[in-house]
Amino acid sequence: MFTKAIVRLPSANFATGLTSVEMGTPDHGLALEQHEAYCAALERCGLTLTRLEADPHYPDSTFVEDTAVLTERCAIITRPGAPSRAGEVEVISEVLCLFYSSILNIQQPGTLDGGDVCQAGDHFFIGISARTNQSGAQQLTDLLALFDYTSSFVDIRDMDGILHLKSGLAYLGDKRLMVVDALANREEFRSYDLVRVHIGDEYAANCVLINDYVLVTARHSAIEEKLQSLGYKTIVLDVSEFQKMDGGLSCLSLRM
Ligand code: CIR
Repeated sequence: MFTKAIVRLPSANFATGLTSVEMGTPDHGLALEQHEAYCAALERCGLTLTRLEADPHYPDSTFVEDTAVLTERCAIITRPGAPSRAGEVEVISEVLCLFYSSILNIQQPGTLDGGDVCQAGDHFFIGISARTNQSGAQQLTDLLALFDYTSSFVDIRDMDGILHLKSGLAYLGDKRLMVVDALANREEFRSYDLVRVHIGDEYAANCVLINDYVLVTARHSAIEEKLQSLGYKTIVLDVSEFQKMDGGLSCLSLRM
């Protein structure tokens, strides 16, 4: 069960952050509304929120997921792969001290973004990406092993349109993964039940299982219906303004 989450408001200059998509400039007012709806959904899932103030020094800092890997047994502060995001971890480290007795860090030369880390029970899939390098992934593996977790790597460097591993992969519990077609034949996922996300719906692969609900993105009714047919209760959220900055549902919170 998750009981808490950390979120951070998008700053007024959030549109100056990093993006690789050409979907237009996000509207800050609408982003705030969407963020509030997202927070309300987390609360409906039973989470108590720590809401951090926006920080204009870090326009991407609303995407808190990339700054840490939180587990039931430990917290690991990442070393974000984009230099402009490196300083985001400071405030997150301070906040996590309130909740964890065991906090570890990814060290130089490793880089790791939380968006590349998908927990599936006691196993972690770690994406090797433009943001997460081999050293960061290996350090995370070694740290998680101290807490009896296993890991495996999924190289996504040759995949277009997938910034982080969780842009195309989500764990739905019960050894079931939601996965974009382009990742579906990977050996790493062979022992899992796969829910396939076809071309056109890829953005919806970034759904989030939180206790009794799955958060799913608006305008992907095929995915919502598929989840419901499998027995999941869904909460549909529109995060269009965050999508313009390469963000999705999972990256807007750190759940614990
Ligand atoms: C970035 O490029 O770092 C941000 N604009 C988006 C980060 C999204 N994070 C995630 O999906 N975990």
